[in-house]
Amino acid sequence: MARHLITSAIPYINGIKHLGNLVGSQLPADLFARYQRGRGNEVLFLCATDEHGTPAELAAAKAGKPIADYCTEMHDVQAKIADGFRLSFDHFGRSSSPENHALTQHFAGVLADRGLIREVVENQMYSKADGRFLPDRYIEGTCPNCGFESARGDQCDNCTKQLDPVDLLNPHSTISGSTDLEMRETKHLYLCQSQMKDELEAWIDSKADWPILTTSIAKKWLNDGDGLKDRGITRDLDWGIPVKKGTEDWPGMEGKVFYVWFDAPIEYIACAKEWVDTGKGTDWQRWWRTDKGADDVRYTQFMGKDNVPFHTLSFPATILGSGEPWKLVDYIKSFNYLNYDGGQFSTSRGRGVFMDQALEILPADYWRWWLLSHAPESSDAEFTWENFQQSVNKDLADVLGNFVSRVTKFCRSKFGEKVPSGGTFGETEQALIEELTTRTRAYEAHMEAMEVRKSAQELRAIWVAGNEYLQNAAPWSTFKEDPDKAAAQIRLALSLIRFYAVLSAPFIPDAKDALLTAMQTDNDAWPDDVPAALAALPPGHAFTVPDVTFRKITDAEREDWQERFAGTRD
Ligand code: B3M
Ligand code: ZN
Repeated sequence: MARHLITSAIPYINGIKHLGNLVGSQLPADLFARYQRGRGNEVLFLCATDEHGTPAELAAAKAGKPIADYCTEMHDVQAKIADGFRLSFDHFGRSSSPENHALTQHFAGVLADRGLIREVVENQMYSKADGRFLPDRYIEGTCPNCGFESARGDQCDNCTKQLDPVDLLNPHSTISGSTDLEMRETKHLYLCQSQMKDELEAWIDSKADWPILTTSIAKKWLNDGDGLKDRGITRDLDWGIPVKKGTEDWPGMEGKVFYVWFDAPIEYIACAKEWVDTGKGTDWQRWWRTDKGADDVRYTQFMGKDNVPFHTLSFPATILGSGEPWKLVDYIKSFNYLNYDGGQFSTSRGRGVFMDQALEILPADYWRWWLLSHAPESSDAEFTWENFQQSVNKDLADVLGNFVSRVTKFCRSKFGEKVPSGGTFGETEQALIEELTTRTRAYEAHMEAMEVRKSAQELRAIWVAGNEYLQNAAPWSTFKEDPDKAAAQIRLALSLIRFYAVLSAPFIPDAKDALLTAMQTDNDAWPDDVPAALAALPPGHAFTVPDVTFRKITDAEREDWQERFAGTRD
């Protein structure tokens, strides 16, 4: 039995994610986790909320809530929605957990002991009225380039010029509005990643099987000069993990916290500890420490392309730099962007369909199928309502749903609600079984390789093969001349429903449950032996005709949704 550690990029706490976020990390990670579990492998699938940083502070302030309360609430909201999408995390943790505090401080301590952290004094904008240093986004003023009056300290939203807070004319604090700002000295910790360039480069070069999207981004950052600059890992903020050297205070760093991108990936590890501390698991080190049994673990990470530099360079720098036997990632599956109806999905502008809204319209399986079968793998992809409607109606309703409905209803009317006996399989049946064997092996190969679109295509072809068989065998005609032959055909078709449920489970888990319930079986064993799997329901086995497995999306609905989601969310 293989062991798979699987993590999805951990979503920021501020707000509900859109479908583009979902398809770029959590959903394909879930697909892979479900597939590996289905194959009988041992899986630990982890995700969490990313709770620190300025965006979290800003969102809490906007919601008028203390930040800790805001994060607790939003964690629950995100957990519920993840559940709604059937994301099968073994634990959905929080980067603000005590476990992550301790582990992040531990890593900083070890890195410092190994000479990989240096202290840097820099100048930063300080607001006397607010009694704090201001991150760039908390400072606004007039853009020196275009005259826009609400340009932010890091960028002008009007002319897109990248700015430094000192460039702004009439700068003021967005917290208090105060213009009483001055540059003050402040000390920060820098991680000396530049010292690790050769080691990181050799490690990335050893990953010949990684997707080009992943390695090309990593290489670009390594070689552009900019990417491996030493990186500030602390901030002057209240909310975050206090800077400590292990369990000890860090002289001169009082009141400072670690930078969100330093502690967020460490949460992948801390999350496993949370999984144990919450009573769900028993031994987290077995997954994370190569000296404690993790050397036979295969670790796969899922993320959008914008997160690749942090996972190919910064986080490995933390792990390698520690000199401790932590598990390094074995495979990074990254994704391009999903666009929305001629533009971009945007959280800040509320453009597109958000996870909660999607579930209000249709159940998870409909979305899972569309998103995964259109995953932005080799290039960016686009969501359009037409395409969504077409895909759902054709693949799910016409092909899979219709097969189930025709087979079960026909059987009920001619043989009753049990698997009929009599007859034997002929050439057509053997041909189908052979085709399904070949296709199942191809499907497995694509799933192993995390080729999401190809897997979906193969699965669809497997559904289509059953439909074509049914069309050709036409048991409703056969029945008139040779009821025994019709019985054999329907017996095969009924077993195919169970077979489809099991193979399709990673994509459409609710349908799997519904179909197995209808077939009155809890045998969800993977069809290692396809001919045997297609005889899994013996003559006399009772079943029920399920309700509509997948319904069609009407033109009226499509137009309604198109209009409803054309604007932006408040
Ligand atoms: N929260 C960014 C994102 O959600 C960031 C990922 C962290 S992964 C350790 O896209
Ligand atoms: Zn400007």
